[in-house]
Amino acid sequence: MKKLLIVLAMLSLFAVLTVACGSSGGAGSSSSSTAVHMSSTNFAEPSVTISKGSSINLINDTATTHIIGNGSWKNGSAVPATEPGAPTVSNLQISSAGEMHTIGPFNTAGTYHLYCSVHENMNLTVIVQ
Ligand SMILES: [Cu+2]
Repeated sequence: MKKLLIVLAMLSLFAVLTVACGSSGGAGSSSSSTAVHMSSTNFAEPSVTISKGSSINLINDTATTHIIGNGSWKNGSAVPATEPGAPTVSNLQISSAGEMHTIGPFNTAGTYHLYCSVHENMNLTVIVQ
């Protein structure tokens, strides 16, 4: 009986740790998220289309530091922007290979822009419909 209790205690501790180390973005199980990969200098795709209420999951494919925010590169300059309806992303640093961050949910239909302030022309358009 005592052994069983110890096993149960360990199992529940494991469950707590698993939840704590899980999604850093806090996306609930009910909302979906779309993966957007990042190479060493750019997003793997220039734009992504998602449905209202869902999120994007930024995944760093290399050990390069990216610093993500709302806005875009225009004519060689990084231009931060505030976009009503978009989740606020401010200096989100993603440095390790395999590191992942959830941005969202995007609850308002529209076209939004994210950029990386480190890499020129590293722009992502998020179309929410
Ligand atoms: Cu970058």
